Amino acid sequence: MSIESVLHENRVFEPSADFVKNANVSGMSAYNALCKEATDDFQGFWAKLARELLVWNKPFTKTLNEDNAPFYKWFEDGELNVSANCLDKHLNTIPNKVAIIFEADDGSVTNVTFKELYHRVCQFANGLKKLNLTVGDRVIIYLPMGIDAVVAMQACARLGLTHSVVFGGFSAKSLNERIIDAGAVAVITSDGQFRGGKALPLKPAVDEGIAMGGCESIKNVVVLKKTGQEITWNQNGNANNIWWHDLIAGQADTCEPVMLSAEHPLFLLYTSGSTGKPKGVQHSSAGYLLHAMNSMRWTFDVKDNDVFWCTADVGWITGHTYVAYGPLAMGVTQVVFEGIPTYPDAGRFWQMIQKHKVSIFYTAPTAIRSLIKASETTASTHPKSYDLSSLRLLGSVGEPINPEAWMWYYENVGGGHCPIVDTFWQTETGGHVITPLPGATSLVPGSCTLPFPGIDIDVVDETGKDVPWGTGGLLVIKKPWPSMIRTIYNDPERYKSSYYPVDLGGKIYLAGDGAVRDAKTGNFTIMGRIDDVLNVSGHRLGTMEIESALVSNPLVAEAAVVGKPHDIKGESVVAYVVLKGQRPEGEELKKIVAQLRDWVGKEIGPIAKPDEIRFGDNLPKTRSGKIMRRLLRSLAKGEEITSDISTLDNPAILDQLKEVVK
Ligand code: 6R9
Repeated sequence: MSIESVLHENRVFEPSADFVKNANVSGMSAYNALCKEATDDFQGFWAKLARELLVWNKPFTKTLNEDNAPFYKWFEDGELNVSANCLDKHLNTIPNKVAIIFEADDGSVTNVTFKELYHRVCQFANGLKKLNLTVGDRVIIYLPMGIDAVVAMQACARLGLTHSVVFGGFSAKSLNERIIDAGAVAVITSDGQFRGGKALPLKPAVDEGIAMGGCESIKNVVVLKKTGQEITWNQNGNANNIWWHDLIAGQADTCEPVMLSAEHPLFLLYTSGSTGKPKGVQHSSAGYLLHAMNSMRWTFDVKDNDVFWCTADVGWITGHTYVAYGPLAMGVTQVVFEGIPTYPDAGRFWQMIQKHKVSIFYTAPTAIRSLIKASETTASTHPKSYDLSSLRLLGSVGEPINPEAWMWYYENVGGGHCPIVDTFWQTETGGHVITPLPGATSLVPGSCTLPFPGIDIDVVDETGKDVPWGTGGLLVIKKPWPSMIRTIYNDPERYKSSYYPVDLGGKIYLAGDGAVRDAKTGNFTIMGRIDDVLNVSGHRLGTMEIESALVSNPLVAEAAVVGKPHDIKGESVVAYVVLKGQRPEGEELKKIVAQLRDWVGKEIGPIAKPDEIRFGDNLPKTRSGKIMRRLLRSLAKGEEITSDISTLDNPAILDQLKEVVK
């Protein structure tokens, strides 16, 4: 789907009268009133919400501190504990309500009530205390999706340990880099994980990652017994290895939460940027949780009897805000899923919605597109083969959703009556920043519509000046907001230059996406990243990251990576490689392609493996030596190069690079 056709979308879907009537934000007048409130008294707007939604141990008196902008502080003299806000708060009101319906890869289901979850978190937190951890210590969590991952995150929050979850699909090398950058003192992992009916190892990557060196800070590795696979023990430097079950044995099931400053770093989450090194996005406690809760309330319209299901893994920001924190803090029942959408077949999501009577379903466009394809070939996996009548609201996140996929989702999953909230946000924003509110906003397929109330988001040109509606430009946020990134861990300068660049005046947040507002409605359409970040199946990958992985292979002299539109994954990865030796041919070529793909898989993780690798004696460069990525992108798409290539140093190279390895 091209931007062109998104822009010419003229279908509009209004919320039903019934939905409007019962919505937490009811009608456009209510939406406009909230926006006006935020404009009239910006700090007052957020302060009121923070008092209403959060339980404070010590109330804050100062809402926003801008003294050291762009290092903003929110509610800084207040004290609270995030885990107490997610669990303890419910003990007197809804102790026996189901907090998590966990469905494992094999289909077995475990329910945990708020009270049970509280006890599990407390017991694990007491176990962690034995490891001599101090408030602010960084702890890596490298666990499969499941109740235990949520328990580990909540236990860290309870003790004031700053967690950094590393997605289970990342490699030993990625783990090693994150451990070093975060200076982590412990890793919480499992022997293995189940995915699509297979037991895959996890602990070996931790051993390998630590063995790569530089991880002397790690004192303990806690291992959850999950698959029962054989693992090696105490093979990772000086770190002490201990089973999770031994750590908690005999521990009390209550544990006083540690009261922390509102600004205490709740977590670091590493994400890709435009340079080779992933950045540790640091989030706060109070401001972060506030927006997690408020967006659950306004975007997802959660009510006491909802069953909420966000399909994201806790390894990503979506799994932080809308699995580990938001739903618990709001006291809503949620589904947590360990498996994959295509196992045992592509009807898994629909079958689970039917079984658990899910009312709010939140997933990624890439999943929807792959399930559309599957249901076309196998009728039994089509959503229409299931009873999805429990659904009342659908959500989308991670990448632009093309209007065709939107319509299919709307009609076939939502039965033509569930609003779709296309939520635009980022690891850095902590929660939704542009999104429909389902009982207010008119929906337009392919548009994430309007700003979340209080988020001052807009489109500007390269100098930071507003562009008129209808004109494309850079997406920016002009005022700070409570759930915003606080800094890049270990690299405050990079935080400033990446997000508050001087070109734009140094005072507005640069999101890194291009966007345009509809000339009439002001609805936003996201036009994709403006930097060298790819979005593959909703996962952020830096082209430079993949390039540095490739050139670290002894065979490779030079590499350039670009994205190519892909009808299911959104984008696919195309790598152009110059080998140190001869340009390979025939079987040799296939062998090297496989070798390099595996190499990238090991360096970063399987999600970063190039879909295509092409070889040249050189790369197309300007006379000043800059790689012409624009040309590489055109070549990847199979386009004829018609543009001016007079600045190109070595035009003959283009023919070599057209060759696709089958
Ligand atoms: C939450 C999350 C952020 C990047 C972001 C943008 C893209 C996310 C989107 C969307 C269009 C949406 N993105 N949601 N683009 N419409 N609804 O995905 O965070 O992994 O940090 O990715 O994803 O390009 O800048 P993260």
